[in-house]
Amino acid sequence: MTQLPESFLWGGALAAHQFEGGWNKGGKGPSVVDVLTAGAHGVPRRITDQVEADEFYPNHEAIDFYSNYKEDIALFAELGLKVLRTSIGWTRIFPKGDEAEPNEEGLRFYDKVFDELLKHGIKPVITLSHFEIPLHLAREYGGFRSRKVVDFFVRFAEVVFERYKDKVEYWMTFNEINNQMDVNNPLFLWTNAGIQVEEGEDARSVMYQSAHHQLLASARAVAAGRRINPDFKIGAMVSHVPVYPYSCHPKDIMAAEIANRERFFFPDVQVRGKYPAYALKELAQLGIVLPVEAGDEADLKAGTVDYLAFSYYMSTVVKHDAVHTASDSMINGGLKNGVDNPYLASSDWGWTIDPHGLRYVLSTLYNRYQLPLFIVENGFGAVDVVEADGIHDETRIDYFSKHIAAMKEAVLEDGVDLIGYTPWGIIDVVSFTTGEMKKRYGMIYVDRDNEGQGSMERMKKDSFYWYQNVIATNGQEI
Ligand code: BGP
Repeated sequence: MTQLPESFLWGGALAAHQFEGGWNKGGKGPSVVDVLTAGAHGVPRRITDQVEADEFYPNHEAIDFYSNYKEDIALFAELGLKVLRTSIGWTRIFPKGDEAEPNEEGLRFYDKVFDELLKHGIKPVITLSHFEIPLHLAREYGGFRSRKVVDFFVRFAEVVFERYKDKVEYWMTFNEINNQMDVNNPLFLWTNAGIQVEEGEDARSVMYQSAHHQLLASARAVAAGRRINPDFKIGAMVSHVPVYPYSCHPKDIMAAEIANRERFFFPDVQVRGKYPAYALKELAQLGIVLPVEAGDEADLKAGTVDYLAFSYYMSTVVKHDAVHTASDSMINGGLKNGVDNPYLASSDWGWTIDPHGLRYVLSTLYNRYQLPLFIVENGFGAVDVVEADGIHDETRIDYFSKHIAAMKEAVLEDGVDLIGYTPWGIIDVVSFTTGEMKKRYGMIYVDRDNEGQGSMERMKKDSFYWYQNVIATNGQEI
């Protein structure tokens, strides 16, 4: 093979809560992500008590795809997308999460969106929950601390699998389910699992116990999807931030191995259907008992995924004897015992730019799991400048070009089975980690700022025309 296969799925990626807007329209209820404030530059968002008033957090309406979906989809079609990865807002379908019957108006919204996409020859690729757990389930049940939430999630999955069984083929259960391994970051525990750690509780223990329920929910949803349509392809979705050893010191090598397997814990279970040995050892050493009930192990086994989807933005470095600081977090591109990589530049938000790392990641994941892979997020968050003659985002084009080159090497030289590539935020959206609009990823600009001001007009950036040609040439011209 000297070229990517004709079936390669070029696309774009989005998430309901970051672009739809209409957070309280059509009967939608609030989700855990609707009660986040804006952060400051490089500072994570905070969890609030309720959906904040507009003057405090002005971007709940995001880019109002809810009203503009036809125009936006026409732009995606002009770009040439073969697939659009997005999520179904769980609280559009079950506003509180524990209702007996779904909200028909919410279901109709996605019928319209999927029909419009399909009309343009764009297939929807759907994440069931992209940080969109109903707020009610978090507040009243403690999110995935509760076993009842497993049933609510599976019910939600069954309803949408049944409704869209002829419109959607590729599904994912939870977005970046493994972010919560970063237990010191309350944002991730909240958005991944709807949990908040109380004073006196051990965060790691809370995370692992709730993770058992969430993994069970994912596995049971996969099994339900297979019953509803055996042709479905249902994947796990993880954030993969590879961790490099700082040096060839054997302790740095082992520190990197340990840091990497933290990222692999969730997919290890979702792909293999059982807990990995290193996790069982850790749980035993920490005295953590998982809430496993009869039948759970068989369910984990029966619900292994068909493919592994992942996001790739950056890499990090670990040094076994570096000093841990309280601000170390994946969100800042760092980690416990992390150090800077002298070979890599970073974005304005401190995320390293590492195209070669993508080849390494593809190779690592494929050799670990032997499953088809799907790059469902990759991109460059930057401030864009609107000039009289357009938006010249060369840095973004350079970022994508080099990442696609690395991706092609993985497929064509390393033999990785790759389904497709959907760069993040194909149109500018609200940043997940900071709530800003000015951290832009899109190839389509949206006139909207951090304060919620702007005409909402859409404008094509230079990267739009560049990516259009990439897709048209099936990745030969990058
Ligand atoms: C991933 C999330 C996305 C997205 C992306 C970029 O972790 O799955 O939702 O937002 O990161 O992050 P940010 O928007 O914070 O720059």
